[in-house]
Amino acid sequence: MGLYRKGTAIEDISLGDDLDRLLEEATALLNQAGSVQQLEQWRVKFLGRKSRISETLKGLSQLPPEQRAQRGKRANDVKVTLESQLSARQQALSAPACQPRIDVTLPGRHHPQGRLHPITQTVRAILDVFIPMGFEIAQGPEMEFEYYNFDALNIPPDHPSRESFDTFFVDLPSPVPEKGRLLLRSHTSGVQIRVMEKHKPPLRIVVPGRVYRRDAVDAGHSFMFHQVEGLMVDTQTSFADLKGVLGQFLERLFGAGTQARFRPHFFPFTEPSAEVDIACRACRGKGCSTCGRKGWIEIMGCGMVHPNVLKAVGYDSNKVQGFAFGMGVERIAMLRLGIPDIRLFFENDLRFLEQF
Ligand code: 2NM
Repeated sequence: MGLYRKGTAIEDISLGDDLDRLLEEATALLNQAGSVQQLEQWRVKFLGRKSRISETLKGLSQLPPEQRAQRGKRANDVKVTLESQLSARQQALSAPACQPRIDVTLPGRHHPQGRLHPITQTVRAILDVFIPMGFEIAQGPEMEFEYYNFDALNIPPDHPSRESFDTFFVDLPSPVPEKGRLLLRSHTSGVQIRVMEKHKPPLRIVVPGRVYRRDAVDAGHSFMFHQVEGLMVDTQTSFADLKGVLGQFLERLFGAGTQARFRPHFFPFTEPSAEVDIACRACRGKGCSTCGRKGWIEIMGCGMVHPNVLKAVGYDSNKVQGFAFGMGVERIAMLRLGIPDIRLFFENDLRFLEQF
């Protein structure tokens, strides 16, 4: 121990732990500081020019050299500690009060994956067969004129399907009276007419969409359902082409080796016309409840486009022929997916939808 000059308290050195106490006191007060102003007061008191730590550092030069280094290092350490504590506290206080703390150990939030509705999936599966054969997708309005839904399709004025008992007529004055009243289309065939009016053959289109019929709702009927219809027109198109295309389609959709039969039928817009059945897969043609004991399931309608239809769109029915077909999407989805009731498609019950 030597002589100490004025300005350096003897306790500063002899007790040795004055800086420990300073650190302790400063830390305690810092933790109590709850505002930016209080932090600033704290900074002036403990780190300002007249703070104890500053005075201590200033007084170092007056210490005997053998104490100066140790004392200086300790004082500096305390100062650095106080500064870093202050800056941590400043950051904590400047963060918005409502900012949530993130607990990275919590389990992540579950985001269930969405999927396409089974009807959309089925429409796409159907279109996916025709696209590689060169068919293009066409779509048109769900609210249609009587002309496109009936007249141009060779459906006579007194045909029962035109009755308001079977068709939803729209309660608005027709914007084009020559094209008849407005209605909700009962098939998508009006789109085929619209496309033929605008485009010359050769033509290959598939037309998916919603259609509306005034049917009583039960396990097999809905007042709105989906169709895919198709049309091919060219100079040499025959019933053999129709059979080839639909035979391919049924094998792709229901599996290789699926048996099909063309059964004569009548439609006003095709001649000749046929309905297409596939052998019931549940009983392989023996007869069961799925096929109503017949062994065959009706799957679609088709035929060669009627000359009156070709004439209505301005084609020369002596130069071009065409085939057309149509199917109900719900019916096909029910068969492929084993769904017993058409109403399930429209209830949007996730317990049903999540199965597909
Ligand atoms: C079917 C069955 C048979 C058909 C006919 C036409 C058109 F516009 F070319 F005349 N489009 N769709 C057609 C033919 C639809 O659905 C059961």
